[in-house]
Amino acid sequence: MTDTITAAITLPTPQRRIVTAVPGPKSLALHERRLAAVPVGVNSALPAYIARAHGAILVDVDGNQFLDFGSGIGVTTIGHTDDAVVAAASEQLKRLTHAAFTISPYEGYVRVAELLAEHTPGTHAKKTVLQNSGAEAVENGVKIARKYTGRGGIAVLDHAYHGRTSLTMAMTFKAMPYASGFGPFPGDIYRTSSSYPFHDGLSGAAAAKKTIVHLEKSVGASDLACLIVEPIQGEGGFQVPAEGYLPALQEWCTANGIVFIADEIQSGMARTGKYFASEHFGIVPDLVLSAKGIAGGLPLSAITGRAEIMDAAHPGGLGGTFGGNPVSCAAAIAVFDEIESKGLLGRATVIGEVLRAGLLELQKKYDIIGDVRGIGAMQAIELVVPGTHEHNSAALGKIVAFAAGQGVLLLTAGTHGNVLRFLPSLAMSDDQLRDGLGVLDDALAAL
Ligand code: PLZ
Repeated sequence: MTDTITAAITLPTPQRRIVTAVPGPKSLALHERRLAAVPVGVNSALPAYIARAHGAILVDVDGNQFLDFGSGIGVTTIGHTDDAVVAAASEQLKRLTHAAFTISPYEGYVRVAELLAEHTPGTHAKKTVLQNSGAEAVENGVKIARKYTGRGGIAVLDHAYHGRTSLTMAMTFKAMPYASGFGPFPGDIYRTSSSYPFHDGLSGAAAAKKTIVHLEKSVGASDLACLIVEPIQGEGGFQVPAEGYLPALQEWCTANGIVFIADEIQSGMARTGKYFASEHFGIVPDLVLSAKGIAGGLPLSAITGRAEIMDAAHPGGLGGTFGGNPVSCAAAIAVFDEIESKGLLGRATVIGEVLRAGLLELQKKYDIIGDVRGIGAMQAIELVVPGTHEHNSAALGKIVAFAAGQGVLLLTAGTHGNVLRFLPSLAMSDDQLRDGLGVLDDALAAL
């Protein structure tokens, strides 16, 4: 059966608009079919089935329009169905859809590698491998670091999220829902404390010392191939590390021959007002991992790093059938073009200012907002039991449900499920941002 339900839905206007209950009758009918055909392990935060999207608006099959503060978990960073991305991908689709770069190479892959060499932190010689998903980027980063160092150990931080494959599940902090019951897991993974200023109250130097001492005592630097960090933790709750934390970790890695990897899968590609969040902290990672926003909604991920590290893997040691698909590469090239031609780095900074100002206002009004944090278009609030730093996850579900009913799609995060995160596309206007903040105000008032 073709997509008869969604075919009738036209391009959205730039406002939220709710015309049925959420989810509406057509979504409910699709949900019935889905429950019979798709396992319950795959969840959907809001089972309103999406038919079309443009800019910062999603339209469901019932014609409801949602203001999208999630961007498909930080993927459509430059906006849904960005015209230049659609044009580039459509053109490419007609010319060459697949050749397998490991069999027959093509220019798009090389161009994306060049663009990443140019835009990732540092001026050293760099090389890039392309894959499909974020988890694959993490897996390959670890493979390369192990081959380069001849060591096995992988160091990860508390509250980290790195994916859902066996290795990356084991590297991810939160067991439920990501890893529970899916073991046994690969070994040689060492977890240590992160920097979480709202809860640990530590300076960057003190937090780094704690992290480093823990690793030195529990593993030993000489057994570590890599330390992987998210410069701003994503799923973990948008923790911005204390000043000096990341540079201290990098320095320790360099001094001990440990490959320092930045997982910029959520924080990268213009999200924070720089191409990569690492730049805000003055770090130059040995390897940078990208995915999500890199190809405007098409699947693509990348491992970019120091040429001598990247070249450690023997010929044929890296690959994969679909990695660096030509259509995804064409889309990624268009994304880089759009970031430059539309000044989207600046736009991400302005979005951050508008969001932050609005969220700080709300914090004055509502004492369940314990913390407002983030950089650029990656902002979050942490909900607490008023007057304490205790997690308040009960309130979060109510806020998200209220907002959905008003046509605003909000995402949750946080190890304790008490963080509300904002990942709007950089196509979101100031009016749309303020409208969304107004709905959040109403949701908090309704608690
Ligand atoms: N590293 C920092 O944020 C993906 C996960 C959604 P994949 N985060 C969203 C879900 O519930 O599965 C992510 C990330 C960071 C790695 C990944 C993994 O990226 O493309 O989902 O494999």
